[in-house]
Amino acid sequence: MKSILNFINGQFVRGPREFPDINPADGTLIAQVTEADRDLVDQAVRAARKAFELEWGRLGTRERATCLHRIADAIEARFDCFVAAEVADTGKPIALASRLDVPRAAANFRVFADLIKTAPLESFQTDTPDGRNALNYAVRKPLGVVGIITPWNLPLLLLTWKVAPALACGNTVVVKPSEETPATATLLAEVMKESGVPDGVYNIIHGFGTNSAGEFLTQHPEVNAVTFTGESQTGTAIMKTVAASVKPVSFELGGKNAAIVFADCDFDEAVSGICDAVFLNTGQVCLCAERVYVQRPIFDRFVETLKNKAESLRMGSPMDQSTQIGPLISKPHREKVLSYYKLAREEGATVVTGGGVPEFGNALDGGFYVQPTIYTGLLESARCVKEEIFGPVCHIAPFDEEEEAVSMANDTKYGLAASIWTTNLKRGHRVAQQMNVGITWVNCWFLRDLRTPFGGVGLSGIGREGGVHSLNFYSELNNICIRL
Ligand code: NAD
Ligand code: 6OD
Repeated sequence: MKSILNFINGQFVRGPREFPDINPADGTLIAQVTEADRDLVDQAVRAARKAFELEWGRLGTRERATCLHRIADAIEARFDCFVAAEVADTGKPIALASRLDVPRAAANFRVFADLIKTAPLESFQTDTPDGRNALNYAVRKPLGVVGIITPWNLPLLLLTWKVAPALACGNTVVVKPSEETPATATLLAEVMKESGVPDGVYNIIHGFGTNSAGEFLTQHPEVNAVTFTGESQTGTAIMKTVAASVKPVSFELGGKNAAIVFADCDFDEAVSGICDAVFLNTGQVCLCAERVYVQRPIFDRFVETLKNKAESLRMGSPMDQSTQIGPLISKPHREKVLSYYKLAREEGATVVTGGGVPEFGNALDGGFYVQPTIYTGLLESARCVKEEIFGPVCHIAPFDEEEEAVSMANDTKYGLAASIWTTNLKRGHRVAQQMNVGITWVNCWFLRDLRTPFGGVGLSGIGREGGVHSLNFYSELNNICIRL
């Protein structure tokens, strides 16, 4: 049986206990993963501290950037291995991992390698009463050791989204990938070695959250900052833990995202876009639209067309190039999603399509599949309209006036993303600017430029990453004021 090990100070290290890594497509065992105990987490943090002080933190920007490009090259050279490992761990379709997850991992390193060389620093010439004036300028300094904790839905993409800027800024890292998806973070350790990254710069501890590697990492006094992507409730727990040592945090959390479709939209483009926004990655993207508001004149036609599209999505083995919908990540997550399917009925939903579990008559019946599902007819106060489900499901509600749509879209404790579908650009701008979220797309969804701010408001997170915003989180600015 394959083992997945911790990676500390350039060495693969076994821990005292193991847990299984399960393939969600058929429920089979992929590997045994070794869990890091408190002592191993401490070793990882110490290794990161030493590498920061003696090597990585002292390297010049150019050398770090060159090294990051080598990491991207090495990811590309092992493209098929990364795709295979990500598909096995997550059950996501191979076509999706090949076009989204693995290319984005390489792009994350390239973007921050280039940005760290070109990012400007602030400077001000300051008037003084005596006329001699002063010059203020800021320099970037790394934070030290950064703890990175990531979820299972886009494992390599979201891990490298944080590792790349952290390393670019001169920090060293200890990463805690999701217990559900340990493989690609571990493959990345091999890539780090091949790319000449010094020992101790990239460390991995495997395990769970509470009373396990995740919590031990956030409690560690030598960790200078914590960056986390995952559920809002976990963000609350981490915030409590890091409060004791006042660590800076960056949180990318959950969402209950709205899409607003106006009657003047490009109908085919809107249906296609919403189909992606609801069902991509089996609905397990924090940016997915679980609430769709459609203007009344096109409501019935929209619901019918989206239903047909949802029913035509090919569900099957993630290894089949034509598969569009894979399983959910795990049995407990499927139970959670199915509990919302049941709740939707109890809350009075009309089931437009789906609502159950598909049958394949083969090994995939051991996997964690659910049907793509569309509901209508729920009250806006229903739990299924308010709570994040994180599956291939949406509720579609009609609206008449623009203000009504804006008000329903904003009626949530979350605030991650929204999408607006209209051919009236004035309306597009006007509505987009009223969205209480961190990211609004107009006539598109999940179209990314890695230089732009990414993050959420309310329960969806704290802070922004992306471009210079990442550099600002992963470094401290030291302002220097010189009397002239
Ligand atoms: P999760 O919060 O359960 O777990 C995420 C990570 O946190 C895992 O590595 C887990 O082991 C760790 N963890 C759990 N409890 C911890 C604790 N007390 N201390 C330290 N670490 C702890 O999230 P998940 O189920 O893996 O991912 C799905 C969630 O992530 C959804 O809510 C989704 O919306 C959110 N998400 C948000 C974004 C974003 O960019 N905003 C991106 C992806 C996923
Ligand atoms: O594209 C990104 O940079 C990003 N952080 C995406 C998050 C997706 C959530 O599941």
